Amino acid sequence: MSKPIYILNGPNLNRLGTREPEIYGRTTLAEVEAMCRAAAPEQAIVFRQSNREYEIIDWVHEAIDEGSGIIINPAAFTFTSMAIMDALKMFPGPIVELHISNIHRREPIYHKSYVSPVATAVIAGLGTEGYPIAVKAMLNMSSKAAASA
Ligand code: CA2
Repeated sequence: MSKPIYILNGPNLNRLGTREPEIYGRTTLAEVEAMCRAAAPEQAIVFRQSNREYEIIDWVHEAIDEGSGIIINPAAFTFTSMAIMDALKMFPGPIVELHISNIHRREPIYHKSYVSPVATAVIAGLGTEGYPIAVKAMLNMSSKAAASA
């Protein structure tokens, strides 16, 4: 089986679907995981969420050893974590930074991402539909890379 895509979610996203539906919608993170798996039934997917920065860093390290791509919604760590940025810099494959909301339409504190400069692509503002779109984009990138290898 091909190497898995890692889909990593940062703090508070375990509460998705329970508050601020006008910004984040009513879909839960378990439903988002199901949407990702349905988008790529043949593809191994590791789907995780943590409220702890070190755990996300450890999972990026795991993806460096075992993963083919990373889709990451770092949530509030987007704007604070040089440590996650440093870990992502070591990943040799494609990285999609994903936000449910359009962070650029929001307050200035949401505008400066530490992750964007090390990401291959950024998706923001498509709601939770952005996740399966990111999965499909990841499959596209992998097949293009395989074709040119
Ligand atoms: O839009 C996104 O996906 C964000 O990464 C979500 C983060 C926020 O800090 C980023 O600026 C944008 C916050 C996630 C908060 O978690 C929630 C929990 C329950 C309901 C809604 C959000």
